[in-house]
Amino acid sequence: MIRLAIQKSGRLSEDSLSLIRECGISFVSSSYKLKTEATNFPLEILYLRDDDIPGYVQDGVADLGVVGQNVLVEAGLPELEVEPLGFSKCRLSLAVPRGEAYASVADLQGKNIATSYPQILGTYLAGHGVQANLHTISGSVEIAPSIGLADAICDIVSSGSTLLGNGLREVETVFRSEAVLIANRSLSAEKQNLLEQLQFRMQAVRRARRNKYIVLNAPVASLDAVKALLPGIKSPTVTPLAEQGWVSVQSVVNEDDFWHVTDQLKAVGAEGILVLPIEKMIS
Ligand code: PRT
Ligand code: ZN
Repeated sequence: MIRLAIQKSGRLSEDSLSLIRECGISFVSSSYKLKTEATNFPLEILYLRDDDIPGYVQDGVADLGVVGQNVLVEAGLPELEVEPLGFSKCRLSLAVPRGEAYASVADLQGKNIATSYPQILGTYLAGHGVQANLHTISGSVEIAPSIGLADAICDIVSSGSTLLGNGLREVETVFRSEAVLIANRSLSAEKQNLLEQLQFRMQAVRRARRNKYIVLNAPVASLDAVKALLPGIKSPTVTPLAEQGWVSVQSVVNEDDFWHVTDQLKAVGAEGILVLPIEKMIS
């Protein structure tokens, strides 16, 4: 049995649980439980505060964990990371009051900066040769300038609306973060094997999320152009239609390229384009 720690309740919880479920692992979860056992995979899930996850994985209380890179690096344990998971993307940024002049990070020399990330920020400032006074606070960092506690802040930003609502302007990106899978460095051979099985499933789920299955009809004359637009995994599947001079083409397309590619497919004469979600994608 391998133990995986995930955030009990917060921004990472829902996406962590759905990733495990999409890996085909079933379990009953309830908000008041501290742990739960999967019914079809030798996995136990522990529900913890995100800040505790790196330490518990390092100590072996949990074998694996899902946590933001921001928390992992702040805890000084970046070496535990095994796999980026593609959700909870955010950045750790420096921000100053909107009216304040700011040209470069050198302007922060000798200033008071409030943050919950003194390690990451300290490393960043040292790398830029800036010395500032860091005030470590655990929450509501964005109000520090307005109550006179700090000249600037360094906090997590995603949409930017919290900064905006507090009269602050984002001036530097200090660190980019997303949720990652972490693992204890000395897993037994059995647990290492279970970790590899989990990683294989997570990669298949992520690949499927990034791609769509596409089916379309095209005139034979456009086939080369269609093939060039839809290279697929190896090459597209091409089958003749009952109507002479037409073929059906099946392939996969990356979600990021999707609209651009469909516009071009229409331009070369493709019709009846169907796009379907992919459940798993094994390379
Ligand atoms: O209770 P526990 O300690 O487990 O949770 P927590 O309150 O410490 O963490 P939580 O649930 O808020 O965040 C968990 C992780 O989600 C963080 O460590 C980040 O990796 C990631 N994440 C992604 C974020 C955000 N987006 C985010 N927007 N974490 C925090 N925020 C906050 C930020 O602190 C600021 O207050 O949201 C506000 C900014 O958001 P915007 O959209 O207004 O810019
Ligand atoms: Zn936390």
